[in-house]
Amino acid sequence: MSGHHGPQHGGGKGPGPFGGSQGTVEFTFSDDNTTVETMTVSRGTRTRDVDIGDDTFETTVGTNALGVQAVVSVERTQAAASATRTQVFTDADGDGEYAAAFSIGVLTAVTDRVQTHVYTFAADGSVTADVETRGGRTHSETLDDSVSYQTITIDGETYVVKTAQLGNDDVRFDISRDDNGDGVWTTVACGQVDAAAAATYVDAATGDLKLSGVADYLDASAAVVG
Ligand SMILES: [Ca+2]
Ligand SMILES: [Ca+2]
Repeated sequence: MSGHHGPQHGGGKGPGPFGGSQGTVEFTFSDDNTTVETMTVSRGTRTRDVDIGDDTFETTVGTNALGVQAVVSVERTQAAASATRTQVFTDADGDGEYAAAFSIGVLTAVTDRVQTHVYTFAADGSVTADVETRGGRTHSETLDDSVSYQTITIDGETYVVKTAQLGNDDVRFDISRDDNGDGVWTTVACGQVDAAAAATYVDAATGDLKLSGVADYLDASAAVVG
């Protein structure tokens, strides 16, 4: 019952959480605004160039608050051995500084450090208990107003989506599947929504994640048997 056995914890390259402040991001683009050429991250007084060699980017051009046609959103995808990480950065005010709006990590292969949940469901399908194992540690989630659960079906697969409101109004989410029916739900995707972007990604009435923005990312986890 006690002790921290199992996989080593800390510093993992799992599907998230991605931890910590993103800082401010600046990009330079090709003349036609379709390609990211450089990415720079600033935190406090420190600025560093990001190695984007193997990353893929999608840019969205729109009219920013200055009335200028510019790149208002950048989606960056990084592929690692067992996960794909996607981040969305936005610059609605047009000052050239991009803020992290959304991030999602999707498991593409099972590793010994996957996050899992053992959920208990009431007769109506609602979650009544959530025993979470993350980073080799297991704890029972406190089910209060800051946490919500949805059970949903996408392409015939059943997922439990856990959404947690953080103290700074950012939202963390965790999407799990129990493919082999053993009662252990493997987290196939998790990520974070910045408070400023909540209207885009979170249903204000229920606190649930809006799945329309997320479902497409789950395709990357198709090979995982959780
Ligand atoms: Ca900005
Ligand atoms: Ca399972």
